[in-house]
Amino acid sequence: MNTSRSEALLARAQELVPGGVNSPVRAFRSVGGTPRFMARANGARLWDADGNEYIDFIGSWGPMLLGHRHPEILAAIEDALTIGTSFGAPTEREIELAEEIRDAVPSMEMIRLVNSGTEATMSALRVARGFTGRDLTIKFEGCYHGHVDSLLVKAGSGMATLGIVDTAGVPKAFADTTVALPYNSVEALERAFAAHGSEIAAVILEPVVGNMGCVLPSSAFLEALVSLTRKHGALLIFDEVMTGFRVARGGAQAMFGVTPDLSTFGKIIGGGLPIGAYGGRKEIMLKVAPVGNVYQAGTLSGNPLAVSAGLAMLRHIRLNPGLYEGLETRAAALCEGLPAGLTVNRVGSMFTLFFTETPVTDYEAAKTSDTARFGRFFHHLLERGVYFPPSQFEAAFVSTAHTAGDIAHTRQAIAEFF
Ligand code: KE4
Repeated sequence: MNTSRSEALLARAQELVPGGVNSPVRAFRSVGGTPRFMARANGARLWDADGNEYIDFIGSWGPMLLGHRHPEILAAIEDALTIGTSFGAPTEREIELAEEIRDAVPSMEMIRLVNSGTEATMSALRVARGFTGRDLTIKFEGCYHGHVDSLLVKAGSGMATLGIVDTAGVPKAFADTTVALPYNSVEALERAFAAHGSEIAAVILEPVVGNMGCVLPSSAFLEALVSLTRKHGALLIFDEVMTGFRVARGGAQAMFGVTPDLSTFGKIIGGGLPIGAYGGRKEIMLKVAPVGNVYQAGTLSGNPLAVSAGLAMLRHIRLNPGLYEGLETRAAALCEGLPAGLTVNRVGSMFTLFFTETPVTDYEAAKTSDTARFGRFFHHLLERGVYFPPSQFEAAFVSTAHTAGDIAHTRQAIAEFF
């Protein structure tokens, strides 16, 4: 496969941009080889700078539920351009997007739009601390909630990919406000609350993890999260940046029947443009400025372009609820009956093929995966025009644009590796 243009672009980019990329996980550091500089996308396809074509199972790390350049989303963006790109003032369509989110996720009684998932989780935590008057946060090893200082403790995604346990640059005082526990460990959660219950502002988790690879919560874990936060007056925060509108229209909270106090969103709700949102119980959200005394702001929050793309996405989902059955069918066709030696975790259209035979229910189990073999598998697929996430510790995604033929081609490529 000719990658000379990507190689030249990487060399040029590295002069100016750390690692030549604007987000670490794109750098192929854990799988080796040359990251592909993409030139264009459409539907389930990507084309790189050398003209190589790929079936895309990253989907921009989640936003592309409908595939790239969906006509309804393009039309919405083109329409938005006719009125302007950013006013720095409120607009009706921001209300409409908030209404669409609340209609799908009733726990979101009040909502604030921001520009990324990181902003959403950072802000939700600040509100939780402001509402409770407490400082401590519980998170779970392998979960990633964006590059928020206090949450980059034993985090997943790019940190897991690069083997960075704790990032430099975060003051110990910040890191000390976070307790990182094993995911799915009821016992560890009970011990943490027994020791610190009255100091804990919030427990934040990915209700279905994508950032250590795909990992599901046990029902006992979910029950303990609800009962212990309620008992000790801490807030339960579902980080649904990845799962929101992915695993179900109402997110993981709808799937599990759990009502968190606050939730965060991103990715899909922007239809591929930069966005985030946080929200939840009205009494909590009324703490947010200008009404309350928890400050949070953003120049481009609620900007017409991202909001218009997000509105088109969420309206499409609302008007086509059957799309989730289609995603389930496609993703099941891809993930069922794969060769022995893999642990396949999947929820709807998000999944991970772990190169381990250990059941993967937490980060320690995920780390038993043979990442070197995953790297060879990744490149085997890439050579056959199939683009999986360049990390064992990420989730892959099926979109409504993936065809049965795409799935068949991908299964054939997988089979040829084993
Ligand atoms: P952003 O700030 O990247 O928009 O969102 C941060 C975030 C928060 N919460 C969850 C559950 C997330 O998955 C993310 C971001 N996800 C990663 C992919 N695993 C983004 C990819 C990247 O960092 O380049």
